[in-house]
Amino acid sequence: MEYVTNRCNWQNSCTVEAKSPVDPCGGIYKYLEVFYTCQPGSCRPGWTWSGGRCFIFDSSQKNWTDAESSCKTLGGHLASFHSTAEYTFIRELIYTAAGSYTPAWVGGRENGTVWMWIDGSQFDFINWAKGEPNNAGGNNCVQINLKGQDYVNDAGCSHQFSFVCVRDP
Ligand SMILES: [Ca+2]
Ligand SMILES: [Ca+2]
Repeated sequence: MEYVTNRCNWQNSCTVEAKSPVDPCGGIYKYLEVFYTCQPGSCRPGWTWSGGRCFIFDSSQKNWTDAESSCKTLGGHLASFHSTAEYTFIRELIYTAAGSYTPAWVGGRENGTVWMWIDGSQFDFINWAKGEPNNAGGNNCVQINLKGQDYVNDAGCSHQFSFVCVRDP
């Protein structure tokens, strides 16, 4: 007997198919062989797929470090983005979840004078708003949606905002 639980590695879109039907008359027990076909593009419940990664918005207000800790608890990190399309996706994810372009942390942080993403990906794209990063008061973390605007900002990491996490499927 083969158990079929968790065959999709927690992905939430699975199709159950009967590989061989039960023979009702053969007099021989034939168990139903079931396998799961995992759909590409599936994430755990509550997470949204984009480009091979899964994203989630958390509306609770935390400083950047605590937000990253929350994301790690969920198996991920604060989100990175690498194109205008990905940045726009994250903004729309927030809008869908919150009903507004709520200010939010993402995973960018200044390490010395070098900006990095906490998920370890290359800091190969950033669309700072005009005049940013302005380092006002020692701003070292990347916030989006400043005052609900299409605005990428360096903000003081101790400020409390909602946040977006990313993880692998
Ligand atoms: Ca800075
Ligand atoms: Ca700033």
